[in-house]
Amino acid sequence: MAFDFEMIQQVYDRMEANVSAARKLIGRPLTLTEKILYNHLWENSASEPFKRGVDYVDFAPDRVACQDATAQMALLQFMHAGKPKVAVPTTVHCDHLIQAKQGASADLKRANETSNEVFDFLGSVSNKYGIGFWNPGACIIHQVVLENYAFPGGMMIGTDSHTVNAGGLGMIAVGVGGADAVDVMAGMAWELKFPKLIGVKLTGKLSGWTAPKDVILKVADILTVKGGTGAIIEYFGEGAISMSCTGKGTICNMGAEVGATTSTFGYDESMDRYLRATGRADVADAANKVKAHLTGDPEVYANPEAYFDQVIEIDLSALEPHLNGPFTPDLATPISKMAEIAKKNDWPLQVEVGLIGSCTNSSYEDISRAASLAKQVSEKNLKTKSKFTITPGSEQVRYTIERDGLIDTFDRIGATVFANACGPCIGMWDRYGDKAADGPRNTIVHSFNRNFAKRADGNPNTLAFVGSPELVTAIAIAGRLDFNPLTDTLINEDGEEVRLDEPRGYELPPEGFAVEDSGYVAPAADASQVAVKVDPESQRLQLLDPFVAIDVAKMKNIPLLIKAQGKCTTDHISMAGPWLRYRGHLDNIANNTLIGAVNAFNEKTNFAKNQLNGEYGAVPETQRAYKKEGLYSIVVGDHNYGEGSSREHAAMQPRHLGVAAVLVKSFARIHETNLKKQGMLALTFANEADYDLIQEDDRFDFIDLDQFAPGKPLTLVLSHRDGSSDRIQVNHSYNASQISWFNAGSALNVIKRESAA
Ligand code: MIC
Ligand code: SF4
Repeated sequence: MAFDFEMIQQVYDRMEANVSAARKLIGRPLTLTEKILYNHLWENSASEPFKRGVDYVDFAPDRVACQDATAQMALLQFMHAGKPKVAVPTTVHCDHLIQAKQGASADLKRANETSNEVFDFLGSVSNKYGIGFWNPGACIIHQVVLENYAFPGGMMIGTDSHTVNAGGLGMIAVGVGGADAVDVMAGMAWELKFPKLIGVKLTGKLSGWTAPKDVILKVADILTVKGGTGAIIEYFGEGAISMSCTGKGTICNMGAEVGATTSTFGYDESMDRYLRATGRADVADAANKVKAHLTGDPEVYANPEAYFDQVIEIDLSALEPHLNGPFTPDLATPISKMAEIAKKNDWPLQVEVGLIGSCTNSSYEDISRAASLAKQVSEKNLKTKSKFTITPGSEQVRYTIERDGLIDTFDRIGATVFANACGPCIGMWDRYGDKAADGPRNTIVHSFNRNFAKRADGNPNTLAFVGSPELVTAIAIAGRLDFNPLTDTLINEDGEEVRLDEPRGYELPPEGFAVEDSGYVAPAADASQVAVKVDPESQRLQLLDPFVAIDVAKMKNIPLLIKAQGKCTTDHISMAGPWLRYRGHLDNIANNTLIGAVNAFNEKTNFAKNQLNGEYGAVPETQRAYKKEGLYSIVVGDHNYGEGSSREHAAMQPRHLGVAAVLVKSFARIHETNLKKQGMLALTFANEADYDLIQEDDRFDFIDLDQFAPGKPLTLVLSHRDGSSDRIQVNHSYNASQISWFNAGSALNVIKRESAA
């Protein structure tokens, strides 16, 4: 039986009435996305259709998922909300804090020693507040959510940007900052701007070397890293139906890389099969009864242009395998063009390591297809040229592939199996010891989702390319980036020319899934005796002090902290890797604030001018100097500022250090919300070219912040060092309740006030 089946049944029970009411209200057939959204309204019914991309709407998600690195801050905040128990089913998964080095068991042992304080804290808070807990090494959050909790037509939020993975099972699953999760755990509504809708019509059928991963690599090519911002992507068409449920998960997972709010697919037989294979026949039976409401109306898919804001069509039969990268997930190269393009860009052709697995690509199908290639190594007397690693997404997958001999197959090509955790996907890969910062220029290929600089191994000179697990395996065998398995041959140990046969695998394990110890711990039925411990001397955990509201009167003459140039992702604002250890200690982690951002005035990182003494220093230290003088400051940025992760540390750290405002050309959605939640000003240039007016020694006056109101731009005066000044207009997207967060110091301060009342 599935977890929380009653809750799922309730969602289905109200579907018929809510979908019909929405169809009537909007006056036309509905997309799947609209059906799910209108079935999860906080107020239960709407009096007018919501305007896409305009109206803020309150939703009631069915569940919440948190991973260890973000759960610490989320739960530290939840502890302030004054609630005895979480209001909706919630889970915590320990996956980000396990460093990959020697292999699963040694790595896990080390993680349990170095991070036991954090795991104990998360275990005890989960126990106390009725939260399901998944032990370190049990899983990567999104894989276990797909295997156990996701259900067609459901809505969930999670404190990780790849929560969207659950769209593979027909959910609306959205990545959020911890403060959003706290709202829902505390029994309040979750607010989202009603999204725009992008329809992706998949025609044809995948075959041979092409995999679901190539669909999203192609979508990333078309939409770029910001093309999905503010939108939900809905996939449909014969190509969608013919694909496995886990393949759909991969596509939705990497929707985060185009900035989409989430992605989803209509319910079909692949989902029915997956639910049954993962022990949830009850959910499949219940879903089948409301099947028509779990996919878009036929009129919509027949004439998508009339219902979606944008429509993309991809013919799967003509799609080629791709590799995307380096340094950005939207730089797509079809494999047949790689030789030419790599040469032109001088990318190192020798591939050092191929890495498969992660939350994005570790289904049984992925692993069995990759294993079918690994098997050919001995059959064809080849030698694998690159190193090779596997990070399974869950103990259930790991146990099953071991039982079925697939791990042995990989062992024979010298593979290392890492723990069921994030590991190399998030810089938790001890590849160079303490020498990562100036590691050699080299190429790796992986089946993960992100490939920003330093993301995998901390080495800025590693060029990482993203591809399907099968392509990664073939390339690792060949050891060359420009190897095209569709056309090229390899020379084996006998000097013969051989070709790799197309990958083959199983959608689901023919003998079913199995697991001995899934790693799940249910919360105590009676938590009254459970105590949550935080050592005041701890370097890893720190109880939070509520933020004090920004004093509008002091928003005059405030200095520029840094003007960031180009890409400034959450990895640049609050780096992961070695810093993950401080995710529960705000003051310690604040020492990495913006250290990866490129200073527009000198093109260096972590080198900013302190306006008080004219000296250059590290960004966090410069900011601490301003704070000491009681001065707020401002950060200026480029396009899609805060792209990437959901980590709210990227907002809480600057806030803790006294940055009051972030002014950019455009924001990534989650980061903008995170700034608002923490009581800061998230502003955009009304005129993008004004970015160029900002000078290194500028001081900023907020002229009309005392009249902060929805829809009303603000005015800033920039005073330059030479005595001249500029007056500019800046926009914001705060509604009235978000302005109340600013006035209260944070959204949490508002919840606290309301729970006390
Ligand atoms: C990521 O993939 O970047 C992460 C690490 O999973 C993050 C969460 C985090 O920063 O803890 C995410 O995607 O939200
Ligand atoms: Fe972990 Fe990587 Fe997945 Fe993020 S994307 S949850 S770091 S495996």
